Amino acid sequence: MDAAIDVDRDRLLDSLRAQAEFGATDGGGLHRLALSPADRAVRDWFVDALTDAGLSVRVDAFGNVFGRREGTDPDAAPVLLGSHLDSQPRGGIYDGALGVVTAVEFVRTLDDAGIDTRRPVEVVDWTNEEGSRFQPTMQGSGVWAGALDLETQYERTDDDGVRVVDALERIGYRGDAPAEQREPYDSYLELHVEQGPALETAGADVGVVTGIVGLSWGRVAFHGRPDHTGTTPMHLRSDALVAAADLTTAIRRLPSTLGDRTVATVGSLDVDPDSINVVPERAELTWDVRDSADDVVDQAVDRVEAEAAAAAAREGVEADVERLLRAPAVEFPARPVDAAADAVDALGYDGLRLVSGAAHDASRVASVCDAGMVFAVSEGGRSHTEAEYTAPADCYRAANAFANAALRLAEPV
Ligand code: HGY
Ligand code: MN
Ligand code: MN
Repeated sequence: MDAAIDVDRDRLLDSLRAQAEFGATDGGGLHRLALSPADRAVRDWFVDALTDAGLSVRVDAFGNVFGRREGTDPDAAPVLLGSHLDSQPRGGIYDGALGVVTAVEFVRTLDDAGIDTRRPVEVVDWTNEEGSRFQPTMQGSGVWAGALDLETQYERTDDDGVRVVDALERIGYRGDAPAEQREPYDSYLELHVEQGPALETAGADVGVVTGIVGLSWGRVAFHGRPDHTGTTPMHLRSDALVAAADLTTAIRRLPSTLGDRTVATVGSLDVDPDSINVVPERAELTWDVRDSADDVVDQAVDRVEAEAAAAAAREGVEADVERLLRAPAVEFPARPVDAAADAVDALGYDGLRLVSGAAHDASRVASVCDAGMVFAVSEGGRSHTEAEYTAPADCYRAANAFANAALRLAEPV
């Protein structure tokens, strides 16, 4: 490929700062839950950015927002670039957003350089990647890729009982375009912060992602008996929270008995009636289990369910188990991985190949076309916290690697 292209570092960082205004927290992070008013505001800002960049915009029935730059060959399958703009509760400003603003910056850089590509280029913001307000994670890309059923996902509700479809309507992003792959895509590339310590530990500039771990999400609700905490003898109790606590520590111990990359977490716990002097009637927890090997993930889920049954039996309560999501481990094909690696080399950066421990929309899109990812350094490996930080130089280097990899895939003419 001819000389490397060079993204406009200041314009990229300005865009990153601009998007961070929508849902900004006092702690320097983002509280921009999927389909919230803050998500609407940043979507409107994104649509304006796409329009200003001369892209044609469409919104699909699940709120995925696409911008399209035509290529010279109308019959060529497009290259799709992007990530997500929704955040975790009090999350960081880079998770997802860096990938979206970099995809727009790539298009702007092509225009500045007067570069046409044979393939059309599309830029996307996927709805609800985080899966925090509405489960599951990667919901918009999952519907678009055909892994999740649209109507079923419309009915998913948040803690206040608001349905996805109503939230989409309320923010005006239940679009007209079908929420499905409407044509064959050549490839997909996503820039994302690593959200882990590998790049920083290795002293690498940029990550060339070779795949994504498999994951399972689920929910266990324990049902006990509400009683007076002062008058109910201990041997007569059926305490739902004790069973949940048992299961939580069992899940924490699980990875030490499975793979060396296995991780297992109980991230949320809801207790009812949640009163200091009532023996808990209901205690509901979630599990998040991941490993690079799918058979280990499946083993872990079986163990979680067995431990839930044992904890319920010990405490004399009932357990309802719900499997929310099973996303298989993904290995990216050579073409996008090599495009990223060649770009890193051509720019003289120090690249590290690694598997992603975080889930990404790329794992859903990988089921319909060649997908790949480029990682930016996460300082201290921190993410899903306001403390998430990627230095400007690391944003710029990763964006440059991404842009040159994307150009390889889109084929300059
Ligand atoms: O859970 C994840 O790995 C992603 O950040 N939503
Ligand atoms: Mn993300
Ligand atoms: Mn995230």
